Amino acid sequence: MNATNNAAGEAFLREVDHLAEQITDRQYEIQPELELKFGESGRIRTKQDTVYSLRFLAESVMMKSPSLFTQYVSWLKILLAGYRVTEEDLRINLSLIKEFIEQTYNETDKELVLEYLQRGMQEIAYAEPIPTYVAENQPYHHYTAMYLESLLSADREAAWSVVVELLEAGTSVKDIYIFIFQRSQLEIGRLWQMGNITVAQEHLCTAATQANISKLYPYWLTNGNNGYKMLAACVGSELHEIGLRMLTDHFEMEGWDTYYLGANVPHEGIIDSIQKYNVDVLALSVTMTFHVHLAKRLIDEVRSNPATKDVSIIVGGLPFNIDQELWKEIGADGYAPDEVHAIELAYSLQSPKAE
Ligand code: B12
Repeated sequence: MNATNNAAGEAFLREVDHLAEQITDRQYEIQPELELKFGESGRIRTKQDTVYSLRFLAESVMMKSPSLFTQYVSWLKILLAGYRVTEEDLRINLSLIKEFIEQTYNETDKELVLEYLQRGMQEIAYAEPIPTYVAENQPYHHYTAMYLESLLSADREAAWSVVVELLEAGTSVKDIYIFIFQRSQLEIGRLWQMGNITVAQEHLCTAATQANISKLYPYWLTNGNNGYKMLAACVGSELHEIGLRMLTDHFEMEGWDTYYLGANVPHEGIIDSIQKYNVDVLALSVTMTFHVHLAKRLIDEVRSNPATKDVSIIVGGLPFNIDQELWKEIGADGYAPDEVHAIELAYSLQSPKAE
């Protein structure tokens, strides 16, 4: 799973499904009580979780970033607790992964894989529930809470009226994005992770917020006028695109000309668009850690193409927030945790445009 030669990692990823099946069968042999506790669907879920664990572990090793896996274990422990899966069940699952890797994995980085896994297992004891994103010390806290409450009760009108009230009070669209939409999205994720809301509620809230973002366009949309162009896209089967969309809108509000391609874009489409729109900056977003190697592959392709090699590449999203050095490992020009820093970074990578 070496980062300079990802072939071993990618070969491992092709085996993940089969390996997860064997690990799940073994876990149910050791813990037959799981069948009674969770029924037939429990086995399917255990296998699915094991697939995720193996993919996060592989990515963590390929990127030489142990925190990607330890943070994942911490996240998983909290998620599983909502489904009545205990710390001990998780520990057994990870020990079985360890056993299978010891027996079947023979690449040169075997020791590193086992070391990262061990660090992840140690993390189980420390993982703590995540505090709320709608805390009282947050700006606009009261409005964020009202907005979120409206969406969780499926009252889209009430949620929109919170936005209208803020606009009428002179709040900037940027602040509405950051403190109302983003905070409530993060909180929805937290509530889903802890098992407090359903997937359907998350989908409803997300769809309503996407609609509200669109409804705000007439309040701010301008023609790009600073001479710079930016292209934004997600890689692989990445479906998380709202964060990137909000970031792109901020660039547009700053006077950049933006080209937003959204989720799940094929590499050729990104490379063609860099040339077609002649952009200065490519902004790549990754949320699911196991897509990071695809971002790296795309960056390699962009750099090796004479027509696109000079574009500045910035990256962001959850794995880059977890490991703030990760952007270097994949060959990007920089990373930023949010839109404000992203715009600063993008400017810093450009030479001034002639008047
Ligand atoms: C909405 C949502 C979805 C939607 C996405 C819809 C859409 N159209 O985007 C759907 C339902 C598709 C989805 C699916 C899944 N999701 Co989801 N999702 C979320 C949720 C609740 C909100 C995302 C969001 O709007 N975030 C708010 C934005 C503002 O934050 P952001 O994306 O990080 O972006 C900011 C910065 O990171 C940065 N940034 C982002 N991109 C870039 C790019 C550049 C260049 C720069 C400089 C900066 C930058 O700027 C942004 C603005 O500040 C998050 C919770 C969370 N914490 O994010 C979970 C979350 C990301 N999802 C999660 C999971 C597990 C999944 C699924 C695996 C669930 C499943 N079992 O199917 C799938 C995976 C799908 C896939 N293959 O991609 C987990 C990930 C956990 C982990 N450890 O990796 C999270 C964290 C939920 C949780 N708390 O458990 N999800």
